[in-house]
Amino acid sequence: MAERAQSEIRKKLIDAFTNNESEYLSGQHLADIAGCSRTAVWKHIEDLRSEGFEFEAVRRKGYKIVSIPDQMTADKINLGLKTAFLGRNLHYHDSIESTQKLAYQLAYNHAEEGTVVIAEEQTAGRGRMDRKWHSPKYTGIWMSLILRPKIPIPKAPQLTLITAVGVVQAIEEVAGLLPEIKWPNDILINGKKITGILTELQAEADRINSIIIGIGVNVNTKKEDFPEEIGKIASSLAIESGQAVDREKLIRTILEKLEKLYLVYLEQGFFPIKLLWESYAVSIGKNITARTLTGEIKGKAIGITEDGVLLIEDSEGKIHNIYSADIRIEE
Ligand code: BT5
Repeated sequence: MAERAQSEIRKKLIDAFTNNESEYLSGQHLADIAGCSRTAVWKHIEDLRSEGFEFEAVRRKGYKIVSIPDQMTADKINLGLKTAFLGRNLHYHDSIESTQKLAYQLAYNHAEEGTVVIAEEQTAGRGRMDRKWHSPKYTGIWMSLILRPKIPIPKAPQLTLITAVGVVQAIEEVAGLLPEIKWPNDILINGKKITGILTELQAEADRINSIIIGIGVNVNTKKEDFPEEIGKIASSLAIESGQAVDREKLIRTILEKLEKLYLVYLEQGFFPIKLLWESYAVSIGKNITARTLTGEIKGKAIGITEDGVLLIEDSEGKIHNIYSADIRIEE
């Protein structure tokens, strides 16, 4: 009941602001309209701010709305989606702990291949090895896809590379930017991270039940919205292109590109994807340091294998197979 009353107050406040876009509304006036105290008005405005609404506050005049968040809907995402199965079963959430977690549960409960989970915000978004993934509201694409390819378990990392190619192609088409892939799961523009991919498996003995692919894209994030630490290494499509990018269109394009690549992969194997991947790769031919769970390996990245494993040649000419690591490019 209390929650409902709160959401009614909120709706009245939003209506008051959007019906008087160019005017300042005083705290008292807003309190009268919404039927609450001025302190409650202030608190609601702070909540709305944290969700992406922007207000200008001027002493003695009150508040004026500057912009409302760019919210998606499942219907708008679906509008004109040209895939056969990817995204046909779409779960859209305003706020969720992690799309990866929900997709995992759905896959466990036999969700069909191609099921997609999308959220406007993740409160516990994660990267590899339980690192945090910053997923603020209305600014990015936070989504997880369920695939059920009949492939041997060691080939699963190939799905990360297939996904990276699909996302790069979609960013090129929709935002007109030219991203690069840093093995295995980062997409960079001007050396800064725009996208991270997280591939997780549900498998038993030697059989894959499902692969959950998590994709995080910083789309319309502003510079000041990144926490300091992440801001040093990350960027967004809007920062790099200088204009806002349509998230729904980008989601559709990612799903379309990815479905095409996935079907090519199932039919022809990894080789055609490998060629595409190498054409976008930033690290190949460069001196790199790979930090693995067991230590650091320095050398020249000479390519990837048929299974998507990174090959590094060290200063003594020895070739190392890298299955999982964080890469630093040295030149
Ligand atoms: C990744 O891990 O890059 C995989 C990220 C996958 C996120 C998606 S969003 C949808 C789905 N649901 C989830 O909960 N996750 C997936 P990793 O390579 O471990 O990189 C993580 C590191 O990237 C962090 O330790 C930070 O340094 C940095 N980071 C965190 N948030 C970032 C952001 N929004 N943009 C760029 N870098 C970020």
